[in-house]
Amino acid sequence: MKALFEITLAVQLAAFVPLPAAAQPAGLVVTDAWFRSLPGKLPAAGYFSLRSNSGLTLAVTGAESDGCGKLLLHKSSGNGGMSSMAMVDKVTVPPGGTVKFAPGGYHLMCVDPRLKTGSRMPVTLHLSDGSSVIAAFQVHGATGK
Ligand SMILES: [Cu+2]
Repeated sequence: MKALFEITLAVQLAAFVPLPAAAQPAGLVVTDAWFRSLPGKLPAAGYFSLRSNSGLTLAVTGAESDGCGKLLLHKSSGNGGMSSMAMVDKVTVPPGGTVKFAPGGYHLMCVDPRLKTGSRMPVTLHLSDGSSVIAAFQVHGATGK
């Protein structure tokens, strides 16, 4: 009886031990990833689509890139001439769903950009399950081309 209890406990504990990030398949797939690079030292916005390959709800909890200094999760809101943006802690993607980071909504804010138009810049997205996804973002100019 005691042994059975110990086995049960071990199984329960194992459920809480996170797997190494490398052992996990990517739960989210990034497509159409690009930065809008602006002149001078203006921050650049990063846009992409995020598709879930997972049966679980996953969220993007952070991002980093060598080309950006700080890379923040932002959301624009408002319409007409009054637009503002705010930090978000995470962006949730439902199982099998797609979330778009697009002008007027969610975006990555590349605070201190070192981006060259016409090149590609790798970005790492950190996910809520402890894994991460790396995607190459195409760097476009101010017009998005
Ligand atoms: Cu922003």
